[in-house]
Amino acid sequence: MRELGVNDELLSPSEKDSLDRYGYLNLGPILTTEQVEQIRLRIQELMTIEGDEAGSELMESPHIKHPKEAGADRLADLVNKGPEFDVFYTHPRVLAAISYVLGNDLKLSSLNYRAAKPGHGEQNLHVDWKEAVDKYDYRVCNSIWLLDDFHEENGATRVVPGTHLSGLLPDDVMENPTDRHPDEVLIEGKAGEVVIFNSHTWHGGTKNLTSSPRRAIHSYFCRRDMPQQIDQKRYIQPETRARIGPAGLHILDI
Ligand SMILES: O=C(O)CCC(=O)C(=O)O
Repeated sequence: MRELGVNDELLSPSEKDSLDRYGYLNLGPILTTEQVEQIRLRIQELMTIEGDEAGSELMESPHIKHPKEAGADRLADLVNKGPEFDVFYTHPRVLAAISYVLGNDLKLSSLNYRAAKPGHGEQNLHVDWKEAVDKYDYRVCNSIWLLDDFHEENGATRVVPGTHLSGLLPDDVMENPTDRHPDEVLIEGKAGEVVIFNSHTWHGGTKNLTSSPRRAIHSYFCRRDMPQQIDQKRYIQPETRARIGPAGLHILDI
C-alpha cells in the first residue's frame, strides 16, 4: 500500500467521519473527462466483443448476489480487459478510503461494470455480504465509479445512512426490501466521481427512468482473509501481470 502512495493523511477528518457515521462517502472527481470518455469507449467495445457472454465470469462465481440481472448490462473481470482499468484498484485515495473501512489487509474482490438499462435497474435494499456483521467487523467495501452523472431520474444508487452500524439486514426489518425506506438517500454525483460505500450499509440500484443507460464501474474490495468474488489468480493474464507490478499484484492477492 505504501508503494502505491496510500496513507492515512489522504482522507480528511470529515471524510473519515462520513464513513464512520453514514457508511458512505463521495470522494469527488477522480477520473478526468478524457479518462471517462476513454473508459466509456472501451466498455462499448467490450460489450460488442463479448455479446451474450458479457459478465459470464460472474456466473461462475459462488460469491455473488446478482450474477445476472435482466435490467442491467454487466461486464466482469475488467482487471484483464485493458490498462485503462488499472486505476480502479490502485488509486491512492480510493485505497485509503477502503482501508479506512477494512484495515490495510485488503484485496480486490472484483472489478465489474453495471449499467441500469432504461426502464430498469431497481434492486432490493441489500448488503454485499451473506449475513449481518457486528459494527467495525467489516468484511467488504465497495467503490462505485460514475461513468454518467447520477441523478434521481436515471437509477442512482440508494443507501440508508448509518445501517452499517445496525448489525441487521434489510430483510430483518422490512417486509419488502424493494420498497422505499423512509431514511434512504440517493447517491447523486457527476461522471468521474467515485463514491465509497461500506458494503454492509444497506443499498441498491433504483429504476432508470430515462432513455439512456446509467453506467458505472464497481471496484469491490474484501478483507484479505475473505473469498474474492472473482478468483484473481485464476483469471490473471500474462500482460496484466507484466504491466501492474508487485504492488498491483499484491492488491489482487497474486
Ligand atoms: O449499480 C448500483 O447502483 C448498485 C448495484 C448494487 O448494489 C449491486 O449490484 O449489488
